[in-house]
Amino acid sequence: MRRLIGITPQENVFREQERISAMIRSGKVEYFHIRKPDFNENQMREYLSKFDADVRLHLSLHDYHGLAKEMGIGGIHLNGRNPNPPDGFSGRISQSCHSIDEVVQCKDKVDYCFLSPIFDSISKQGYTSKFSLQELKKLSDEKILDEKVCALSGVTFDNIAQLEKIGFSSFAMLSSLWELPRTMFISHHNAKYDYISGCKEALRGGIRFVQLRMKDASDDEVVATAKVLREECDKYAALLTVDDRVNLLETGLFDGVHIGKNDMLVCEAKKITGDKFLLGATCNTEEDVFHAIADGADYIGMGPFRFTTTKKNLSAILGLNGYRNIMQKMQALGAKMPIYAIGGIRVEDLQDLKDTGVHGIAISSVILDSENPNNTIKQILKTF
Ligand code: TZP
Ligand code: MG
Repeated sequence: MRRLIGITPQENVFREQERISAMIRSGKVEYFHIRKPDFNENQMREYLSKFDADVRLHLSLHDYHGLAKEMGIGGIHLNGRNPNPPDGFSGRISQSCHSIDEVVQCKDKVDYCFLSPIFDSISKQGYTSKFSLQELKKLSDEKILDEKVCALSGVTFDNIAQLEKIGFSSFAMLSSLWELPRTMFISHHNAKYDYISGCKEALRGGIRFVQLRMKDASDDEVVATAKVLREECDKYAALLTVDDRVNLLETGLFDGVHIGKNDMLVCEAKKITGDKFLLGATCNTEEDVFHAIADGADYIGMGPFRFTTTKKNLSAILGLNGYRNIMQKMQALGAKMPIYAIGGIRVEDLQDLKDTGVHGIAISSVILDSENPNNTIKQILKTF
């Protein structure tokens, strides 16, 4: 059984508490570690107060251990700054270990420990892998590494299988849990699905990023649909964004908004989304991409890859070469931004698109028109 433990980013991210709660309630993550080295005690109290009591039991504090009792938090984490639990603490205890010796010494005293750095860290620059997979396998064969020892640092959904093969079953993750999902579903309708049932199909299949796009609907219709979808998305800890309608962010139903080339300027939308909401921008050219980055987009939908009837008024078709060129330019300039390929993408395109370096894909008809949507989604998620 794979066991995942989450860690918060140091800087707050949008809807952080809601997303943590959803990850816990959906069973994706067992415990969440609250690591906010820049918080003072009052900021921590205020941050924790946004969680419900059931979720608080699944949280573990890296600092201000005294707040565990006061706020009904289930666990505390011991580290260099706080090496001992408060007197009389009877909750869950975990600890950071940076050597096998430390693991051996602490294992009987704690509920679980983190062993790091297993791989090069994604979030901590210069924090590089300290163990060889061979050495780790030997330790796991000798039962020194067991389910109490969580692999930490550089652990991603891509390399987790490699660690499972050598005996790890517990994993602590930071960056990978917070990065944007790689497959985005764009809502649409056809003879078989309406907006809601189409999105439900995507979620059931495993997609965790949904954009509600209802071009010809009124705001009231969009809100009524979003109320249903917000609940569905929360069941799966999935993100829900809305197309175009920046004005609907204030309903509290969305994690963000996606704006097109003829909507509001990205820099204007950013004034509204700030760091509270995700801001996606449509791009068709290299110039669009660099503008969107400068203006504060959080991700880019770049397309169209090929002709599609899902969207009217398409920009120039990019094709695989269009993606290759723009991705290479970005790489050469060190530009970092999640790019989603979009427009008429089919299953057989996925590997080629991934090889261009795009972060993900945004899709609609490949799922809604599939004879077996669930199978199609499984195939897609294998690559993205
Ligand atoms: N923008 C460019 S193509 C497109 C949007 C919203 C539609 C994507 O849907 P499909 O059916 O995967 O082409
Ligand atoms: Mg638009």
